[in-house]
Amino acid sequence: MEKTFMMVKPDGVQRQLIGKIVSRFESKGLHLVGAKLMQIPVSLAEQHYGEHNGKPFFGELVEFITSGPVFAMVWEGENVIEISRTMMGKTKPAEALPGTIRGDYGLFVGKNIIHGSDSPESAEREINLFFKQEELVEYDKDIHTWIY
Ligand code: DAT
Ligand code: MG
Repeated sequence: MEKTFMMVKPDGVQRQLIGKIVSRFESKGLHLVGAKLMQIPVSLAEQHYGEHNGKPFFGELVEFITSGPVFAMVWEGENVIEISRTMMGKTKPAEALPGTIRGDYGLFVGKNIIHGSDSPESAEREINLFFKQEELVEYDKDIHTWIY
């Protein structure tokens, strides 16, 4: 089953949105296999956002993501990468539709509540950056029979 990395960013944690966000993914039928509240060191932030190194907003991005705790998660499900990106909404606030997490809670591109991997390659890379293998829990739920 496909896995993805997501995190509630420091603005989402401060705005007490962790529960609402986790609830959306649970209600969708996605399966939580890892989660932790953590403060990201600058070195990890620079690695995580390596693809944006050199862009004008890179410094601000690293400063923001290290400005307070984040809630890091690994979710599992069929097609979870594409589904979670749809549920997050577009990066630009004006394009993030109502009903999506960013569409419902975000107003500014630099504070857009949530991160989610955008491809199988980035999901694998980001899961390994943030979680040790033993921090991921493989378990069954009877409800899966009613989801799949
Ligand atoms: P996403 O988070 O939707 O995958 P991204 O990978 O293009 O978007 O960018 C990573 C983060 O960087 C994004 O969530 C917010 C910030 N960002 C992107 N484009 C920006 C811009 N033009 N100005 C300021 N911040 C930006
Ligand atoms: Mg991205």
